[in-house]
Amino acid sequence: MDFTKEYENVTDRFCLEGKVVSVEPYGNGHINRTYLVTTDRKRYIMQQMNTTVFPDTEGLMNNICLVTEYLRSKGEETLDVIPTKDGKSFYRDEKDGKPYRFYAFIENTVSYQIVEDADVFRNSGQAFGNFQNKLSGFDASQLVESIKDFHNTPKRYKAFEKAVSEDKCGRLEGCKAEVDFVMARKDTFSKVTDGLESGEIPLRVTHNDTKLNNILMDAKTNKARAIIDLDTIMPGSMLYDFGDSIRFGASTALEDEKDLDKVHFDISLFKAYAEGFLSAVREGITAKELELLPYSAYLLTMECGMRFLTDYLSGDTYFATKYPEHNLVRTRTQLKLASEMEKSFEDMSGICKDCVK
Ligand code: ADP
Ligand code: GN1
Ligand code: MG
Repeated sequence: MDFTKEYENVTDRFCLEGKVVSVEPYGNGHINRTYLVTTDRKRYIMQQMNTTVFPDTEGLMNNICLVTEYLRSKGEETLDVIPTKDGKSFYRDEKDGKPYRFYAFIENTVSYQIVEDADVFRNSGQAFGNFQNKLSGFDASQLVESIKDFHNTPKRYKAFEKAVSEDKCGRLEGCKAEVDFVMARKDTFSKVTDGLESGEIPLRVTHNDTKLNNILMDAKTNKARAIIDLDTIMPGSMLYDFGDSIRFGASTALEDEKDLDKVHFDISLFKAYAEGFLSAVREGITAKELELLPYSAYLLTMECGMRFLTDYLSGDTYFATKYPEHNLVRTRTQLKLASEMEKSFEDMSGICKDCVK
């Protein structure tokens, strides 16, 4: 498909430097449709934004503009929203109503799909910790909640139960073992939501989608450059950001590895990330948060596993998939990781305590 021609009408609307030479699909995000746009002078990221997941495009882009302005004022490298020719942060296609946005391409960086080197993961932990520190001065009341109850795991469980009982696509028969695994753990999902409700866990401004490919590392030094994918910045718990990074990065395999013998929770990667993260947040972290860091790894892994399974049962309407079983394959890696984490709580706790000694 000639994307350059296909999207001419869209690329034309933005204040780009130079003449567009190519438009190609880019990256491994599961939510937006991402393209690399190359002109004869510069490179850009163009995204067709997902309106099923984020229905309030105006509110979302307003969040991103506010957060990136704030981060830039604090000296952080961040996403640079390229305006349309009429000064807007996104363009809604007149034909089909689909919204598009442009970011400057952050050059000389790498976005990893798997941890190849524990030091890189440690650096990313420190960067996500710093990010949280930087955002602590940001007035969260300015933000719209881009996805309601995003990390409310008990509500995610309810949605999962509903998908199981509806079995819309007749897929339940083929994933009974996975469904049973999740259901057997239904009483383990509420520690963070309960803690937030009682005030025992502080509400902070969090990223909420801290997987490794949402941070760009310098191609030469492997130090963190910019935290991207800011669509889910909202009030939340520090535990969400820690747990989600571990779920993705402390695995020995890709999120969609089919051979489960290759998928293991790697405690040495957990240690590397915890060292980086806690070196940044040790001053501000509360005793309760510290205590729940190991649990958060398990919780976010289970939550993601049940979200993939819910989507599989509902006909793959949320996450982008490349083949019919894709969400089930992803579910299986998450459940395998969670089952290994369950056996490692003590080791993880010891590591976290050592990090703040
Ligand atoms: P999704 O919400 O679908 O995950 P992302 O915003 O994370 O979309 O973008 C998908 C991928 O595109 C990222 O993982 C990263 O590799 C790449 N990417 C996004 N924005 C930029 C940017 N400004 N510069 C360089 N690469 C980017
Ligand atoms: C999605 O957008 P992306 O691909 O960075 C999802 C996360 C999941 C993740 C699983 C808005 O992240 O919550 O943890 O996939 N983002 C949204 O890989 O739902
Ligand atoms: Mg992403």
